[in-house]
Amino acid sequence: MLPYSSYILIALAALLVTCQAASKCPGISGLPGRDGLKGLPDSLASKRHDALANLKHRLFQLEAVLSLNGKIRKVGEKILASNGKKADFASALQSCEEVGGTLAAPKNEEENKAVMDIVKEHNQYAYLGIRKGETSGQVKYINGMPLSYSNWHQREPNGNGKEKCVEMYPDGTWNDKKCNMYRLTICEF
Ligand SMILES: [Ca+2]
Repeated sequence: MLPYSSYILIALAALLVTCQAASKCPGISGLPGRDGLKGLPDSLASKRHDALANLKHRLFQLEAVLSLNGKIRKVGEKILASNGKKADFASALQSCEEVGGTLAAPKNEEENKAVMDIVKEHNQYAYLGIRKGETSGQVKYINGMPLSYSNWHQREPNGNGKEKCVEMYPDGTWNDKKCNMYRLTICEF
């Protein structure tokens, strides 16, 4: 499981998104619900704006602390984190989804390097959020979208129909692999 501090960060992020999307911030001092915003005096609208700004600032600080401790890695808009545990593909994916993320799937060189840094740190191969279609054999992201980036190791993928999942080596290259091995869990958020 992720460290406790990660849950705080995720919860705050979810709250912030909800606040912005629905214009309601239940549980935050001084903030009205959506219906209460109609005809709000400027002072209250300003209060709401200040509360959101404070929340963003606090999130920024929390991210900095978690990065400082090596608990998370930020790359572009993504946050990467590992629970340090090895699991088969399905269990690793489930661990990530249970906390609102998914298995890390690098979509460019910068993201690939960030995942590789975690692989190297733990000295464990890791499953990526990439797998082959059951019938087509086409390599896709978990959400079914086709790959937009790849970093296959020399002579990979070589599994034909037998290796449906993809792991990352410590040098950042990829290998198609059976899905029932025990590999490091790395999630992205
Ligand atoms: Ca292979």
